[in-house]
Amino acid sequence: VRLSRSWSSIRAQPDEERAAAIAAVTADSSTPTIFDKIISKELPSTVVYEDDKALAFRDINPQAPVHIVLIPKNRDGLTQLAKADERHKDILGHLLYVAKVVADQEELADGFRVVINDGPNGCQSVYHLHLHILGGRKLKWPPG
Ligand code: TR5
Repeated sequence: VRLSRSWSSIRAQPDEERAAAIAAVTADSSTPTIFDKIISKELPSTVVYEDDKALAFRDINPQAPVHIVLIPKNRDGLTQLAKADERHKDILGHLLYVAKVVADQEELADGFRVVINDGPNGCQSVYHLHLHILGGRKLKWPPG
């Protein structure tokens, strides 16, 4: 495993950033993530949308009144958006369309935000590609 950041710089960060930095150090496409257990239903989650390719569930630590995590069921190398290649174009398009379907379902007619955190600088903490769908309040811009 290549350590891209020193442990002393990781220790100095706030909790969420520290978790993201630690996750990045151990991330690779063969390591299962917590989302595998959510897909297999080994871990309970509040599913709001499911089809053969995608699963959406409520975030355990919501950052807005509506905060949903949307994932591909088959990670297929998509630990993060930065790893996408040509073969992922269909699933990426599908996920973006499902984000819109979920926003409709959640009655986010006044607007919402779709976020993909990528890598340590994006504060990604789970290395299975996922979209955050956030809404139900006026969101600030720019994000921190
Ligand atoms: O930080 P990134 O962008 O990687 O987003 C990962 C998201 O997964 C965070 O918003 C977490 O709050 C969310 N998360 C983590 C767990 C979890 C979850 N959402 C629903 N259920 C969860 N379980 C059961 N366990 C988690 N570790």
